[in-house]
Amino acid sequence: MFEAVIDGIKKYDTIIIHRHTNPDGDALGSQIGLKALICDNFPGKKVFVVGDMTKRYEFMAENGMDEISDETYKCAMAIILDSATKALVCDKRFESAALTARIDHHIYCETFTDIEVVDTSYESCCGMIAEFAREQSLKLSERSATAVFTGMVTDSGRFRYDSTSARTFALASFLMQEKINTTELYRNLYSDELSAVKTRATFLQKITVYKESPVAYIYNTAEEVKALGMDTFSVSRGMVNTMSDIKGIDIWVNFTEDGDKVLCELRSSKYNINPIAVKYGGGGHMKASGADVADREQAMQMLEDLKKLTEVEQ
Ligand SMILES: [Mn+2]
Repeated sequence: MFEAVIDGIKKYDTIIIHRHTNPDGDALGSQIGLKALICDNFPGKKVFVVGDMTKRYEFMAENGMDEISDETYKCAMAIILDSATKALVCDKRFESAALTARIDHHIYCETFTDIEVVDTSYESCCGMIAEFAREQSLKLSERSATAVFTGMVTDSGRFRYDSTSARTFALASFLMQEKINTTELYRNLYSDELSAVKTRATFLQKITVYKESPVAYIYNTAEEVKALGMDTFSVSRGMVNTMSDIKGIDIWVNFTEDGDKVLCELRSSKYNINPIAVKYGGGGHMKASGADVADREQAMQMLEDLKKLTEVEQ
């Protein structure tokens, strides 16, 4: 699967690793993990990681990202990870590299590198990096295994999502041969500031449910958002999943007033809610979508549509 990639790595002395902007655990884990793998197995190679950083995952990158000159790309191989499109890649200079390769697990959108290894059956790009290490019999280390394992955990929702397979666990098991401090890792990933925990509690208090329908929602007025001192994105996207694990709730929506519109974040554990989001001018995935509506009245209409959806598909 990775023959062309390993040939490139062997051929070039300088390797520059990219991934998507606003990196999540999988983007950073695959990037940092691949760097460690190459450094551990091909000593003497110059390996760089580039791109922006997100606060939440800063703990993964001890030394941060590398600053490199345009010149560096001239005789280098650039490897792009976890990115479905060119527009998403963190540093566009990869295009000037002598050889480019891409390893990704998203639904295929476009070809934009010389060597493309895209497989949507992997729960994470880190899963593919683990596969790469296993296939090529590369030596693991604590740092490579920890980084790659982190991305497998985050992109699989702690091994909960449908994408989690026997192979996911086989590869996780392969990585766990190294000493991975999972206690520290899960603390880093999932512990929050007390203020954030308290904020979440205020949202939990606002959940509305129906007697006759497995639909729940939270409605945040502009005044409430202002009083919390949070940005609308953190309220809207950040708080929708406070409703994700309630018995009897199969669909949940977080409405957040933002200027002259209401942001709607729709989620489901069971139903395809995407057509409803599309109906209101939004989009996304089958079980996670978003849309903007004009006002509270339209938001309530959307809820009625979602309730109907649960009646039809029962
Ligand atoms: Mn990913």
